[in-house]
Amino acid sequence: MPDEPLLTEVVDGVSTLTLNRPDALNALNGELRRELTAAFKAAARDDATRAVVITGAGRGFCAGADLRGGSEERAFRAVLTNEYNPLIAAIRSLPKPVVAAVNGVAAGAGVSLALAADLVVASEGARFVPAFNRIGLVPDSGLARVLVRAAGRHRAFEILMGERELGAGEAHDLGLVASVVPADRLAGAARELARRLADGPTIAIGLTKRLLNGAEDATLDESLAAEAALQDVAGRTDDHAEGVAAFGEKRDPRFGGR
Ligand code: T3D
Repeated sequence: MPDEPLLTEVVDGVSTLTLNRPDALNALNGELRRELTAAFKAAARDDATRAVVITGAGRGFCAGADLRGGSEERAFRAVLTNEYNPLIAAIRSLPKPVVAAVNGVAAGAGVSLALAADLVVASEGARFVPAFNRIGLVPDSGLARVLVRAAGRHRAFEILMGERELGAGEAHDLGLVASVVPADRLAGAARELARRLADGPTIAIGLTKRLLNGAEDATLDESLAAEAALQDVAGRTDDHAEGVAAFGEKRDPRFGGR
Protein backbone atom coordinates (compact mmCIF):
# COMPACT_ATOMS: atom_id res chain seq x y z
CA MET A 1 0.00 0.00 0.00
CA PRO A 2 1.37 3.48 -0.81
CA ASP A 3 2.89 5.57 1.99
CA GLU A 4 0.28 8.33 2.08
CA PRO A 5 -1.25 8.54 5.58
CA LEU A 6 -4.73 8.80 4.11
CA LEU A 7 -6.00 6.93 1.05
CA THR A 8 -9.05 8.25 -0.77
CA GLU A 9 -11.16 6.53 -3.38
CA VAL A 10 -14.56 7.54 -4.84
CA VAL A 11 -16.66 4.75 -6.41
CA ASP A 12 -20.39 4.82 -7.16
CA GLY A 13 -21.00 7.96 -5.10
CA VAL A 14 -19.13 6.58 -2.06
CA SER A 15 -15.87 8.16 -0.95
CA THR A 16 -13.78 5.72 1.10
CA LEU A 17 -11.17 7.25 3.40
CA THR A 18 -8.62 4.74 4.69
CA LEU A 19 -6.32 5.72 7.56
CA ASN A 20 -3.01 4.33 6.40
CA ARG A 21 -0.46 4.14 9.22
CA PRO A 22 -0.96 0.44 9.98
CA ASP A 23 2.35 0.02 11.84
CA ALA A 24 1.05 2.49 14.46
CA LEU A 25 -2.51 1.13 14.33
CA ASN A 26 -3.38 4.28 12.33
CA ALA A 27 -2.58 6.64 15.20
CA LEU A 28 -3.37 10.24 14.35
CA ASN A 29 -0.33 12.43 13.75
CA GLY A 30 -0.68 16.03 12.66
CA GLU A 31 -0.45 15.23 8.98
CA LEU A 32 -3.18 12.58 9.16
CA ARG A 33 -5.48 14.82 11.24
CA ARG A 34 -5.16 17.68 8.79
CA GLU A 35 -5.60 15.42 5.75
CA LEU A 36 -8.69 13.83 7.27
CA THR A 37 -10.32 17.17 7.98
CA ALA A 38 -9.47 18.36 4.45
CA ALA A 39 -10.93 15.14 3.01
CA PHE A 40 -14.25 15.62 4.83
CA LYS A 41 -14.41 19.24 3.69
CA ALA A 42 -13.64 18.13 0.13
CA ALA A 43 -16.40 15.49 0.37
CA ALA A 44 -18.85 18.28 1.26
CA ARG A 45 -17.98 20.13 -1.95
CA ASP A 46 -17.72 17.11 -4.26
CA ASP A 47 -20.98 16.38 -6.11
CA ALA A 48 -19.68 12.89 -6.99
CA THR A 49 -19.57 12.01 -3.28
CA ARG A 50 -22.94 11.24 -1.70
CA ALA A 51 -21.72 9.12 1.23
CA VAL A 52 -18.40 8.57 3.01
CA VAL A 53 -16.85 5.45 4.57
CA ILE A 54 -13.97 5.81 7.01
CA THR A 55 -11.87 2.79 7.91
CA GLY A 56 -8.34 1.74 8.84
CA ALA A 57 -5.61 -0.16 7.01
CA GLY A 58 -4.19 -3.26 8.68
CA ARG A 59 -5.44 -4.73 11.96
CA GLY A 60 -6.50 -1.50 13.69
CA PHE A 61 -9.05 1.21 13.06
CA CYS A 62 -7.28 4.07 14.86
CA ALA A 63 -5.21 4.14 18.09
CA GLY A 64 -5.95 7.80 18.81
CA ALA A 65 -3.27 10.44 19.19
CA ASP A 66 0.20 9.44 18.03
CA LEU A 67 1.98 8.91 21.33
CA ARG A 68 5.31 9.05 19.53
CA GLY A 69 4.48 12.43 18.07
CA GLY A 70 6.77 14.50 20.30
CA SER A 71 6.17 18.01 21.52
CA GLU A 72 3.70 18.88 18.75
CA GLU A 73 1.20 16.56 20.45
CA ARG A 74 1.70 18.07 23.90
CA ALA A 75 0.25 21.48 23.09
CA PHE A 76 -3.07 20.02 24.11
CA ARG A 77 -5.36 23.01 23.99
CA ALA A 78 -4.00 24.20 20.63
CA VAL A 79 -3.97 20.73 19.04
CA LEU A 80 -7.50 19.98 20.18
CA THR A 81 -8.87 23.40 19.24
CA ASN A 82 -7.13 23.61 15.89
CA GLU A 83 -7.13 19.99 14.73
CA TYR A 84 -9.21 17.40 16.60
CA ASN A 85 -12.26 19.61 17.16
CA PRO A 86 -12.48 20.79 13.53
CA LEU A 87 -12.16 17.16 12.41
CA ILE A 88 -15.08 16.00 14.56
CA ALA A 89 -17.11 19.08 13.54
CA ALA A 90 -16.38 18.41 9.86
CA ILE A 91 -17.79 14.88 10.19
CA ARG A 92 -20.86 15.88 12.18
CA SER A 93 -21.69 18.84 9.94
CA LEU A 94 -20.97 17.09 6.63
CA PRO A 95 -24.34 17.19 4.83
CA LYS A 96 -23.82 13.61 3.65
CA PRO A 97 -23.92 10.33 5.58
CA VAL A 98 -20.71 8.97 7.11
CA VAL A 99 -20.24 5.26 7.85
CA ALA A 100 -17.35 4.12 10.09
CA ALA A 101 -16.12 0.61 9.30
CA VAL A 102 -14.30 -0.30 12.50
CA ASN A 103 -11.99 -3.07 11.43
CA GLY A 104 -10.10 -3.60 14.70
CA VAL A 105 -9.07 -1.70 17.79
CA ALA A 106 -10.18 1.91 18.20
CA ALA A 107 -8.49 3.73 21.08
CA GLY A 108 -8.57 7.23 22.52
CA ALA A 109 -9.55 9.76 19.89
CA GLY A 110 -9.92 6.79 17.54
CA VAL A 111 -13.07 5.89 19.50
CA SER A 112 -14.25 9.50 19.22
CA LEU A 113 -13.55 9.42 15.49
CA ALA A 114 -15.55 6.24 14.95
CA LEU A 115 -18.48 7.52 17.01
CA ALA A 116 -18.56 10.85 15.18
CA ALA A 117 -19.81 8.90 12.17
CA ASP A 118 -23.55 8.61 11.54
CA LEU A 119 -23.49 4.82 11.43
CA VAL A 120 -20.86 2.44 12.75
CA VAL A 121 -20.33 -1.06 11.40
CA ALA A 122 -17.82 -3.14 13.34
CA SER A 123 -16.01 -6.40 12.76
CA GLU A 124 -16.56 -9.09 15.38
CA GLY A 125 -13.05 -8.55 16.75
CA ALA A 126 -13.31 -4.77 16.97
CA ARG A 127 -12.90 -3.19 20.39
CA PHE A 128 -13.34 0.33 21.69
CA VAL A 129 -10.68 1.28 24.23
CA PRO A 130 -11.10 4.82 25.63
CA ALA A 131 -7.43 4.68 26.80
CA PHE A 132 -7.33 8.33 27.88
CA ASN A 133 -7.40 7.43 31.56
CA ARG A 134 -4.53 4.98 31.11
CA ILE A 135 -2.26 7.87 30.17
CA GLY A 136 -3.68 10.41 32.61
CA LEU A 137 -5.79 12.37 30.15
CA VAL A 138 -9.47 13.22 29.97
CA PRO A 139 -11.67 12.01 27.10
CA ASP A 140 -11.73 14.40 24.17
CA SER A 141 -12.95 14.87 20.60
CA GLY A 142 -16.57 14.64 21.76
CA LEU A 143 -16.35 11.24 23.44
CA ALA A 144 -17.79 12.16 26.87
CA ARG A 145 -20.84 13.69 25.22
CA VAL A 146 -21.50 10.70 22.97
CA LEU A 147 -20.98 8.13 25.73
CA VAL A 148 -23.04 9.84 28.40
CA ARG A 149 -25.98 10.05 26.00
CA ALA A 150 -25.68 6.46 24.79
CA ALA A 151 -24.73 4.69 27.99
CA GLY A 152 -25.89 7.01 30.78
CA ARG A 153 -23.55 8.73 33.18
CA HIS A 154 -22.59 5.78 35.38
CA ARG A 155 -21.85 3.33 32.63
CA ALA A 156 -20.01 6.04 30.70
CA PHE A 157 -17.81 6.58 33.73
CA GLU A 158 -17.13 2.86 34.05
CA ILE A 159 -16.21 2.62 30.37
CA LEU A 160 -14.02 5.72 30.52
CA MET A 161 -12.19 4.39 33.57
CA GLY A 162 -11.24 1.38 31.47
CA GLU A 163 -12.80 -1.02 33.93
CA ARG A 164 -13.40 -3.24 30.94
CA GLU A 165 -12.93 -2.89 27.23
CA LEU A 166 -15.97 -2.30 25.13
CA GLY A 167 -16.27 -5.11 22.62
CA ALA A 168 -18.20 -4.81 19.37
CA GLY A 169 -21.17 -6.69 20.87
CA GLU A 170 -21.55 -4.41 23.88
CA ALA A 171 -21.09 -1.33 21.70
CA HIS A 172 -23.92 -2.73 19.59
CA ASP A 173 -26.08 -3.28 22.68
CA LEU A 174 -25.50 0.35 23.68
CA GLY A 175 -26.69 1.50 20.25
CA LEU A 176 -23.28 2.88 19.31
CA VAL A 177 -22.74 0.27 16.61
CA ALA A 178 -25.39 -0.47 13.99
CA SER A 179 -24.16 -3.95 13.07
CA VAL A 180 -21.39 -6.40 13.84
CA VAL A 181 -20.13 -8.60 11.00
CA PRO A 182 -17.33 -11.14 10.47
CA ALA A 183 -14.02 -9.42 9.63
CA ASP A 184 -13.97 -10.66 6.05
CA ARG A 185 -17.39 -9.13 5.39
CA LEU A 186 -16.81 -5.74 7.00
CA ALA A 187 -15.56 -3.76 3.99
CA GLY A 188 -18.34 -5.11 1.77
CA ALA A 189 -21.03 -4.49 4.40
CA ALA A 190 -19.90 -0.90 5.01
CA ARG A 191 -19.60 -0.20 1.28
CA GLU A 192 -23.07 -1.64 0.60
CA LEU A 193 -24.62 0.38 3.43
CA ALA A 194 -22.92 3.54 2.19
CA ARG A 195 -23.92 2.83 -1.40
CA ARG A 196 -27.58 2.49 -0.37
CA LEU A 197 -27.33 5.81 1.47
CA ALA A 198 -25.56 7.36 -1.54
CA ASP A 199 -28.56 6.38 -3.66
CA GLY A 200 -30.86 8.20 -1.23
CA PRO A 201 -32.22 11.77 -1.21
CA THR A 202 -28.87 13.35 -0.34
CA ILE A 203 -30.15 16.82 0.53
CA ALA A 204 -32.83 15.42 2.87
CA ILE A 205 -30.24 13.14 4.50
CA GLY A 206 -27.93 16.11 5.09
CA LEU A 207 -30.80 18.11 6.55
CA THR A 208 -31.72 15.12 8.76
CA LYS A 209 -28.17 15.18 10.15
CA ARG A 210 -28.56 18.87 10.86
CA LEU A 211 -31.87 18.26 12.64
CA LEU A 212 -30.38 15.50 14.79
CA ASN A 213 -27.36 17.64 15.68
CA GLY A 214 -29.68 20.42 16.81
CA ALA A 215 -32.22 18.11 18.47
CA GLU A 216 -29.61 16.90 20.97
CA ASP A 217 -29.82 20.22 22.81
CA ALA A 218 -33.11 21.69 21.59
CA THR A 219 -36.42 22.25 23.35
CA LEU A 220 -39.54 20.80 21.72
CA ASP A 221 -40.47 24.22 20.34
CA GLU A 222 -37.02 24.69 18.86
CA SER A 223 -37.11 21.21 17.30
CA LEU A 224 -40.54 21.79 15.80
CA ALA A 225 -39.44 25.11 14.33
CA ALA A 226 -36.26 23.58 12.89
CA GLU A 227 -38.29 20.76 11.30
CA ALA A 228 -40.64 23.23 9.65
CA ALA A 229 -37.75 25.29 8.27
CA LEU A 230 -35.77 22.32 6.96
CA GLN A 231 -38.84 20.56 5.56
CA ASP A 232 -39.43 23.68 3.53
CA VAL A 233 -35.99 23.16 1.98
CA ALA A 234 -36.38 19.39 1.49
CA GLY A 235 -39.85 19.86 0.05
CA ARG A 236 -38.46 21.93 -2.79
CA THR A 237 -35.86 19.37 -3.94
CA ASP A 238 -36.03 17.31 -7.12
CA ASP A 239 -35.69 14.25 -4.90
CA HIS A 240 -38.94 15.04 -3.10
CA ALA A 241 -40.73 15.40 -6.44
CA GLU A 242 -39.18 12.14 -7.63
CA GLY A 243 -40.17 10.33 -4.41
CA VAL A 244 -43.77 11.42 -4.73
CA ALA A 245 -43.85 10.55 -8.46
CA ALA A 246 -42.35 7.11 -7.77
CA PHE A 247 -44.96 6.49 -5.08
CA GLY A 248 -47.75 7.35 -7.53
CA GLU A 249 -46.26 5.16 -10.22
CA LYS A 250 -45.65 2.26 -7.81
CA ARG A 251 -41.91 2.05 -8.59
CA ASP A 252 -38.65 2.58 -6.71
CA PRO A 253 -37.50 6.21 -6.65
CA ARG A 254 -34.35 7.22 -8.51
CA PHE A 255 -32.88 10.01 -6.39
CA GLY A 256 -30.32 12.28 -8.03
CA GLY A 257 -29.26 14.02 -4.83
CA ARG A 258 -30.68 17.38 -5.92
O1 T3D B 1 -2.92 16.94 22.04
C1 T3D B 1 -3.30 15.78 22.03
O2 T3D B 1 -2.69 14.90 21.42
C2 T3D B 1 -4.54 15.40 22.79
C3 T3D B 1 -5.31 14.36 22.15
C4 T3D B 1 -5.46 13.15 22.72
C5 T3D B 1 -6.27 12.14 22.06
C6 T3D B 1 -5.94 10.71 22.37
O3 T3D B 1 -6.26 9.88 21.55
S1 T3D B 1 -5.15 10.28 23.81
C7 T3D B 1 -5.08 8.47 23.69
C8 T3D B 1 -3.92 8.02 22.83
N1 T3D B 1 -3.99 6.60 22.52
C9 T3D B 1 -3.66 5.65 23.40
O4 T3D B 1 -3.32 5.90 24.53
C10 T3D B 1 -3.67 4.23 22.90
C11 T3D B 1 -2.28 3.62 22.96
N2 T3D B 1 -2.28 2.28 22.42
C12 T3D B 1 -2.73 1.23 23.12
O5 T3D B 1 -3.17 1.31 24.25
C13 T3D B 1 -2.64 -0.10 22.45
O6 T3D B 1 -1.69 -0.02 21.41
C14 T3D B 1 -3.98 -0.56 21.86
C15 T3D B 1 -4.96 -0.90 22.99
C16 T3D B 1 -4.58 0.49 20.93
C17 T3D B 1 -3.74 -1.84 20.99
O7 T3D B 1 -3.02 -2.78 21.75
P1 T3D B 1 -2.34 -4.01 20.99
O8 T3D B 1 -1.72 -4.86 22.04
O9 T3D B 1 -3.33 -4.62 20.08
O10 T3D B 1 -1.21 -3.36 20.03
P2 T3D B 1 0.21 -2.79 20.47
O11 T3D B 1 1.25 -3.85 20.40
O12 T3D B 1 0.11 -2.02 21.74
O13 T3D B 1 0.49 -1.69 19.29
C18 T3D B 1 0.92 -2.12 17.99
C19 T3D B 1 1.86 -1.06 17.48
O14 T3D B 1 1.17 0.19 17.35
C20 T3D B 1 3.02 -0.79 18.45
O15 T3D B 1 4.16 -0.47 17.68
P3 T3D B 1 5.44 -1.45 17.68
O16 T3D B 1 5.86 -1.64 19.09
O17 T3D B 1 4.93 -2.72 17.04
O18 T3D B 1 6.45 -0.72 16.83
C21 T3D B 1 2.53 0.44 19.22
O19 T3D B 1 3.59 1.20 19.74
C22 T3D B 1 1.85 1.19 18.08
N3 T3D B 1 0.85 2.10 18.65
C23 T3D B 1 -0.30 1.78 19.26
N4 T3D B 1 -0.94 2.87 19.65
C24 T3D B 1 -0.18 3.92 19.28
C25 T3D B 1 0.98 3.44 18.64
N5 T3D B 1 1.93 4.24 18.15
C26 T3D B 1 1.74 5.57 18.34
N6 T3D B 1 0.66 6.09 18.94
C27 T3D B 1 -0.31 5.31 19.43
N7 T3D B 1 -1.40 5.85 19.99
